[in-house]
Amino acid sequence: MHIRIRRGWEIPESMATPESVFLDRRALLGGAVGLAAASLAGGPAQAALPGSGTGAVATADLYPAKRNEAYALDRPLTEERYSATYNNFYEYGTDKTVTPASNALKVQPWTIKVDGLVEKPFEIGFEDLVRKMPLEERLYRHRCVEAWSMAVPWTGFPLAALVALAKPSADAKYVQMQTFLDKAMAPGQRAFFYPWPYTEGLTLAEATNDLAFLATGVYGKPLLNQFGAPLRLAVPWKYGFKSVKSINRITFTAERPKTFWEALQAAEYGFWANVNPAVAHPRWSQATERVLGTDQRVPTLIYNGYGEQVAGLYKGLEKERLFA
Ligand SMILES: Nc1nc2c(c(=O)[nH]1)N[C@H]1C(S)=C(S)[C@@H](COP(=O)(O)O)O[C@H]1N2
Ligand SMILES: [Mo]
Repeated sequence: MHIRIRRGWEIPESMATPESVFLDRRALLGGAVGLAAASLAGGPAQAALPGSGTGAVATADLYPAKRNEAYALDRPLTEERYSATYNNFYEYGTDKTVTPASNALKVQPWTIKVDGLVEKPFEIGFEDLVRKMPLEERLYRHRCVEAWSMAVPWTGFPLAALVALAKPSADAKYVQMQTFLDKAMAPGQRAFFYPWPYTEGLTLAEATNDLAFLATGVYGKPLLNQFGAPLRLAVPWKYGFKSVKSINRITFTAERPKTFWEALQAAEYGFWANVNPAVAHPRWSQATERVLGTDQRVPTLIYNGYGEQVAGLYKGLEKERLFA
C-alpha cells in the first residue's frame, strides 16, 4: 500500500479549483478549439506503459546518465505511465493520446541543421551530437498552459553547450528551434491551417541560462517518440508549448522568431510565455494546476518556481508581454 503525507498545498482538486475554472471547463467541453480542449479533463490511467516509440536505440548505452542534484524537486515525480500517455504532439493529433500515432516517427537517422548567424553553418547527426555532449539527468517541473503539470527526470545537456558549438556571431540575438516537416511521417502536418513546422524560440540570454536544457532521454532511457524523440527542449519556467519536440533545425537570428502558437493565436500565446499564476489566460485562470496522475490541484508558482534562476533575464523588459 502506498501511504504518503499530504503537504499543505496538496489539497484535493474539488477544494482548490476556483469556480472560474469549472466554468471554463464547461465552456471548453461545449466546443472550444485545439490546445485547450482536452486540457482540464483527467488523463488516462493505463495499467501498463504502451510499447510506443522506439527512441534512439543507437544511443541507449548512454543511459541512465548521472543525476545532477542541483536540480531537485519539491514534489514527487510523475509516474511514466501517466506522462507517457498524456501528451501534446500536434504532429500526431490534437488529443492527448498521440502515443500509437507517434510510432510513425522515424528517429534514425536524424540530422540537426545549425544555421543562420553562426561562424559556419553545419549539419550534425543526432548520435554524433549526443556523444559530444555532457549528458546528465535533471528533475524538472513542466507546466502546460492548459493548467496541468508534471515532474519528470529528463536526461540531456544544457542548450548553452550547443550554442557554444554553434559559435553564434555578435549580431545573433535569438535561437529559433524547429521540428521536422514531413507529412508522410506526421499525419497532423496535413492539417493545412497550422503553421508547420512547429517553431519555437528563445533569446540568446534565455538559451544560455543554466536551466535551458535539450533533452534526449527521460526516465533513464532515450526519449520515447511521444516525448519528442530524439531531441526536445525543456525550459521549465515557461509554459509547456515553448518546449519544442523532435528538433531538427536550430537557427540563430537577429529578429525575434515567429513561433507556432503565436502565428496561430497571438492574443493567447506569445513569444515569452513565462509561467505566472497572477496572469490569467484569456479563457481560464492560471492560478492553479492539476498534477498529472493525481487527484490534486496545487497553486502555480511564478516562473513555475524557477524565479531565482531566471527572473534576472527579464530586467528591463517589463514592458513586454512576459507572461502570456
Ligand atoms: N513539435 C511539437 N512540440 C511540442 C508540442 C507539439 O504539439 N509539437 N506541444 C507542446 C506542448 S503544448 C507541451 S505541454 C509539451 C508536452 O510535452 P510532453 O508530451 O512531453 O508532456 O510539448 C510541447 N512541444
Ligand atoms: Mo502545453
